[in-house]
Amino acid sequence: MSKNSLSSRDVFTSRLGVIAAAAGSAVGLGNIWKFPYITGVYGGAAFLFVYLGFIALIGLPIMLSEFTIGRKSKSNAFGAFKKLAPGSPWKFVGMLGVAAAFMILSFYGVVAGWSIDYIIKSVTDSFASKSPDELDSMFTQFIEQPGLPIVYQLSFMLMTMAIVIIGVKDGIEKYAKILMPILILIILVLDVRAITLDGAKEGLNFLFHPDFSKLTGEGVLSALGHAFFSLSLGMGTLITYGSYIGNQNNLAKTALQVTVADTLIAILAGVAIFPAVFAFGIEPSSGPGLVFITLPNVFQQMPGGFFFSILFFLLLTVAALTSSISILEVVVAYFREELKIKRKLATILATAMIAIVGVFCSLSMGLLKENTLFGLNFFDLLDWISANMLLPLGGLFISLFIGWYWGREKIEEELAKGAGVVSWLLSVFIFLVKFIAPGAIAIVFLHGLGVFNF
Ligand code: TYR
Repeated sequence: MSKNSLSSRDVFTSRLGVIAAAAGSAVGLGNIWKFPYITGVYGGAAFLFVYLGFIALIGLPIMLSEFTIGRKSKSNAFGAFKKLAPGSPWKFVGMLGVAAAFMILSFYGVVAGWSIDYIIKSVTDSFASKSPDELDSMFTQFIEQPGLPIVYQLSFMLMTMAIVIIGVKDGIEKYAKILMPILILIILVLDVRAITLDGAKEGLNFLFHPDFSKLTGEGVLSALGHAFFSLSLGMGTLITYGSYIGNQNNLAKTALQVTVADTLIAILAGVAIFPAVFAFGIEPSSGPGLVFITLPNVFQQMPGGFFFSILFFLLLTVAALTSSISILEVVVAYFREELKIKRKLATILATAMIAIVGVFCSLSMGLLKENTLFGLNFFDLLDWISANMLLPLGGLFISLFIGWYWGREKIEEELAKGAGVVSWLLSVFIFLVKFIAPGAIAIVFLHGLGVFNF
C-alpha cells in the first residue's frame, strides 16, 4: 500500500490492499441504507432480480473498464481521458463525474450523520422498550430537526476531509480490513435473528419471490442507477483507484471479487431487514428511514442487542467513511489537476462546498420539506439526479470509450498484465461493453424518463 496520500502515483503493493480500497469504496451506505429502502419502495424481489441482472451485465464490465482505464493512464478521471484520448471531448466524462461526486457526497454526509446519531442513541440505550411506532417517530423527529443532524453531518464531513488531507489511507485501510469483516459478521448475526422472528417468512418472500408485474419504468431505472451507485461506478472513482493498481494485478479477478462482495453484503442487509419489517408491521416502502426504524426493533429482540447496536452503527459509519473519502477524492483530484489548487486547499474547498449543499439536504427533511421539484425534496432530488442520471450517463460513455474508441487490442494488452487472457472471456467482455451496456443503459434511461413506452 502506498505510504503517501491518494494523490501519489505509487501503487498498491498487495492484492488485499487493492481489494480493501475498492471494496471499501463500494461497500457503504449504498448497501445497508439505500439498497433495502429502494428495494422496499420498488416492490421487493422483482427489483432485486433486475438489479442483479444489471450488476452482472453492466456493472461488472464497467468496473473492469474503469480499472483498465485507470491503470493504463495512471491518472485521475480527467487526466485519464486526456491522456488516452488527447484533444478529444472525452474528458467531459470526468466533468460529469465531478458533478455526480458533488451531489452524492452532499446527501451521503447527511445519512452518515444519522448513523453517528444512532451510535449515540445506542450507547444511551434509547431504543429500549420502545414500540415500532415510537422508534418510527423517534427517527422522523430527529431528521426533521434543524440543528443536531447538521452537527453530525458536518462532523462526518470533517472526518472525511481530515482523512483525505492527511492521506492516512494506510491507516484507514488497515482498519477497514479488520472492521469490514466484523460488520459482515454482525449483519450475519442480524440475519439469523431476523429470519427466526415470527412472521419472517413474509419478508423473505417479499425479497426473493418476484412479481414482475409490480415493476415500473422508474423502478428499472432506479435498479440501474443503484447498480452504479453501489459499485461506485460511472464517475471515475474506480478509474482513480485503478490508477494505483500495479501491473501484477489481475484486474478481471479483482473486479469480480469486489462486485460479488458488494452484492452479497447488500443481499445480507436485505435479509436482516425485510423479515423484521414484516414481523414488526413496518411499511416496506417507508423510505430513507427504513434501516434506522427497523433495526432498532431487531436489536431490542436479541441477547446482547445493546452492544450489537453500538457496534453496528459504529461500523456503518466507518463503512460510510471508506466510501466518502473515495467520493471526495474525485472532486479533489479535479480541483488539483485541472484548477491547479494544492491538495490541502483543494480538499478544504471541496469539503466546504459539499458540506454547505449538504446542510440544505438535511434541512429539506424538515424546515424545507415543502420546497420540492418534480415532487422530490432537495435531498431526494440530488440522490435521484446523481444516481439515476449522471452515473448511468457516465457509465454509458465509459463503456463506449472502452468498447468503441479503445478496441480489442489495447484492452487485451492491458488485461494481459498480471493475468492470462482467456480469449472467449475477452470476447464476452467486449461484447458487453460494446453493445449490451450502452444499449441497455440508453433504453432504460429513456424509458425511465418516460421518453418512450413499450
Ligand atoms: N458505493 C458507495 C456505497 O455503496 C457510494 C459511492 C457511490 C461511492 C459512488 C463512490 C462512488 O463513486 O455506499
